[in-house]
Amino acid sequence: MGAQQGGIMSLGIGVIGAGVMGADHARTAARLTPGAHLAAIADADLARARAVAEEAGTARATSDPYDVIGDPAVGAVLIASPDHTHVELTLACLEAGKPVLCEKPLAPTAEGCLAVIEAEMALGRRLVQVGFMRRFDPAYGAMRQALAEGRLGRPLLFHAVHRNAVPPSFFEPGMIITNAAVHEIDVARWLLGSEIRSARVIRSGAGEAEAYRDLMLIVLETAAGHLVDVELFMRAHYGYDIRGEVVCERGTVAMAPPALAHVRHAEAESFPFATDWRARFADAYRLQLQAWARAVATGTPTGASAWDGYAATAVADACLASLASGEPAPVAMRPRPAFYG
Ligand code: ISE
Repeated sequence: MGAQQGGIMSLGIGVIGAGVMGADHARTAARLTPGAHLAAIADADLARARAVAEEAGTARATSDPYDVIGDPAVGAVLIASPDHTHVELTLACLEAGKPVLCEKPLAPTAEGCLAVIEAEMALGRRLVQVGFMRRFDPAYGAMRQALAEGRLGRPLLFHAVHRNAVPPSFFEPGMIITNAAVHEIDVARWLLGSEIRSARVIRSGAGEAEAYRDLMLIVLETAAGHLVDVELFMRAHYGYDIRGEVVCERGTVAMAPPALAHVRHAEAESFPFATDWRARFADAYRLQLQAWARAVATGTPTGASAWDGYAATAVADACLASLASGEPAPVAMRPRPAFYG
């Protein structure tokens, strides 16, 4: 499960998926996670897995994800394979009794998430964390802290903007919601502290065909009455741009632009945008992995649970229903079990 490093036990992390995210996570596990090392990596493309393993120097490469899960040198598993494989692999980790950090979404459907929840509850131990890394982003953290201090009064409304320069190459229809909007859904629940009970999706009818297919507005309502509006635009061209502001009874809290320097030159002020989410959320991904490794070592769960994964996907299901019908859709969710606190 671990290896001695300088006399101290080090957690062996096994990564499933050596694509864009898997390779990044593997590097973070190898270089930036105290008390842990990369023990194994799997990818259907063995050459891709080998390249990451060689770079880390401590890992074994395989094309079989179950080989990583069953490896005695692997104490905890990080799943970064395509979304539709998440449930099966997470269930295998639970069967092996290994802690797992599964990239979001936990599953593309609420039904898939429920299978994980049932297996985790039957096991009787919290082993699943879902990779909603924005919970570890310093900017969102500062917003949540400002809300917790109470001087702004109660939150009323969350405005969010989620723009990608271009849709990711792996996007299939519906992923704008199940893969992208789930972030705002999770952040809304986390900032506002209330479950979402209804969703309405409105599509833009203007612009070039490609642009409007990738642009929509989501309006959510929480059980406590908060409103949430999310602009999703997957073809913004100029860069990756994430924004958020919570309007409260006595003030607002908004995310500051992430660039550390603004340049004024030639009668203009400018600052750079990241190309995609990896650069914008690099700190969040690193802090998430470090916190997960600590949580595994101490046995104290952190971050988003399987329940949070289920709740986000249940709302995504309602968004998809609204997108299809053009009408608001209720969120169908089971009551929260005491197991998830
Ligand atoms: C991508 O899959 C992510 O996970 C990013 O965090 C998100 O912002 C992006 O829109 C998704 O496509």
